Amino acid sequence: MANEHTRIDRGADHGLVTEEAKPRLKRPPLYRVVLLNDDYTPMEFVVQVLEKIFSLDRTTATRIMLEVHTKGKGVCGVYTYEIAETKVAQVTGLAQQHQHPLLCTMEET
Ligand code: TYC
Repeated sequence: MANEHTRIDRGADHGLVTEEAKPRLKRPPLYRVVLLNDDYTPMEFVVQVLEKIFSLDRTTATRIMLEVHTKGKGVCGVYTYEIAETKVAQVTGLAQQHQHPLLCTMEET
């Protein structure tokens, strides 16, 4: 029985050699969410989508919309896989609800 004259070895390693595990942290792959131009989706709708889904202010949303309009495509944001996938689904869903042909895709950075 342990009393004030005895010690209890709570850290006994039973002769095993142990090593600290290395902190193996990897950054997750990132994906650009890309909006594609078309001839029919109204500019105002695209701006509203950019504001709502990508939390952009009106100035930034308008800049990105015009970049897509003039260059054919533009980056809305960069996210991890599941977030990017969700954004693409949200944009696609909104476009379909309003019967606009707006296309949104993702590409690995
Ligand atoms: N080109 C469209 C128009 O002239 C506007 C537009 C911008 C459409 C960006 C899609 O991703 C887009 N109404």
